[in-house]
Amino acid sequence: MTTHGSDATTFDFVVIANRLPVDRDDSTSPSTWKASPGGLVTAVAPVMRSTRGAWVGWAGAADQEFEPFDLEDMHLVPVPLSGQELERYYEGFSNATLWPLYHDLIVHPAYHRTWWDSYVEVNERFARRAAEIAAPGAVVWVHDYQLQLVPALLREARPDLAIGFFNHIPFPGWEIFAQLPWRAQILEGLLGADLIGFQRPADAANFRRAVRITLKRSTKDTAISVPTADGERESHVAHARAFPISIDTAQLDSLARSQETIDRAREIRRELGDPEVLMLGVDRMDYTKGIRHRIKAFGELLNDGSISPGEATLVQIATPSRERIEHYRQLRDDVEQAVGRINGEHSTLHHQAVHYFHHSYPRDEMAAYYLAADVMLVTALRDGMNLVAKEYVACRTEDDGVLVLSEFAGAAEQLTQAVTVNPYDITGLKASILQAVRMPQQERRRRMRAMRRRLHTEDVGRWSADFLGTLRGIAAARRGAAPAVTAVPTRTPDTPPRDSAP
Ligand code: GDG
Repeated sequence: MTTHGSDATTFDFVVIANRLPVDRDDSTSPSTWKASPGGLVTAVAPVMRSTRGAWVGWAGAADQEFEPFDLEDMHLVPVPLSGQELERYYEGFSNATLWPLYHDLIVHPAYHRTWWDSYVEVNERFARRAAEIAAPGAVVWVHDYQLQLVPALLREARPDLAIGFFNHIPFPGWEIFAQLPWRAQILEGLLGADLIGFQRPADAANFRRAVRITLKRSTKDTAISVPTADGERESHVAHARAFPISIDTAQLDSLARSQETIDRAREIRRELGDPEVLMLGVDRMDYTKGIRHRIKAFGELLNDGSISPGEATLVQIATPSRERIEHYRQLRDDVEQAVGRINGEHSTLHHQAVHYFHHSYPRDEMAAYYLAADVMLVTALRDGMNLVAKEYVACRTEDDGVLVLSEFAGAAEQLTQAVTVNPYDITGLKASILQAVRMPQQERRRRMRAMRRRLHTEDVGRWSADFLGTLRGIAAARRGAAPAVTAVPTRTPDTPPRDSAP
């Protein structure tokens, strides 16, 4: 933290994300804030503590303004959103335009100019707030698809900052991204950053290709030369590359080893009637997660007698999500109908085929479920990373259990000993579930041990250290270097798609 001027407190490290990592507790009088720990807080908390950083984000309540406040070593700076902005910027452009577009059109994206206008306005508000509180030369880390215009807005206001952006969701191929009426603005927004991080090398490559085709700029390895607004000279060089996110492996491992978690895992199995095989799915209720495909495959395995309800039980935890958006309401209806049908056909007084929960659980209860489950089903149709897959592995302290993992989740690139599936191929998915259920113990151990070893080094601490270390290096090089006047390639007429860079 740096204090200068009369009352202007500024910060050397600033995180900007759509949501602040807190929930408001209105049951107390006056209302209080309680921390809502998530992956991102875990990742940036150590940096926050060592630098006393600030976090800029929406507090979760529409049409309300809150003063900045401190909570657990963090300075939180709320950005207000009106009810209309919540509909247009958040539920609209972020979650009904960008989300389906970036997840390969699993459902149709809606394009509305009023939503885009709201997205621009809200991004400007976030950028303004961050520019006010960032110390000279501060490191600012912008997160996710809701805030893609912030990097360029920030650079315009504060060229002294080191600006990083991380995209938590996939970045689609050009042929899909090209649909977006505002594709050039989005790319220019992101290019304001010194470093643009993606989950997979393929996402970074998709982004660089979109830049080459849409903006007619050349790329060299990860580097993209960005011109000043007048096009006269080079503003900076942005780098786009992969930084696969991870989890706090040690923390989950120790939670799974605690006696409370072990006892609770046993109790869960008992309460479920001690099935031979307990299969588990844990997802936000989202159409990207392939919940319908997984339930369909399980239902067919019961129908054709490959698995009996006495042998295997599926527990599906589907946390409520984005319930005001039509596609999400439809998905919930579909899932509940499918679960009802399977249970109607296959459950007995002693064995329920599918246990379905549409609510969220505390973290230690989640760990107990992971510890109780023999087979974990992660069948996403498209997923930036999928932390659930990594959390399951981290909790398998006995090196046992099988992870069935979609090849369309980023996690498949790190968890290479999982049983990988194409969730669209229901026959293949059924075969993989059977393979997991019947896998010999020695093979289960070999696979799980290898995945656990990798997660112990590639954890979330390393992820944030890699990203921030790279960002600092790039920003230091920029500050040390004179602007390269000749480095900006001239614009060329529209050319067909090409992919000259790696
Ligand atoms: C986005 C990207 C990327 C779920 N239910 C409960 C609960 N959870 C926790 C899980 C996990 C997290 O929520 C979900 O993370 P995922 O990665 O699986 O998926 P998204 O929410 O879609 O996240 C994704 C991620 O960003 C990070 O970059 O991996 O691809 O889509 O941590 O455990 N936690 C608790 N109770 C629940 O009921 N406590």
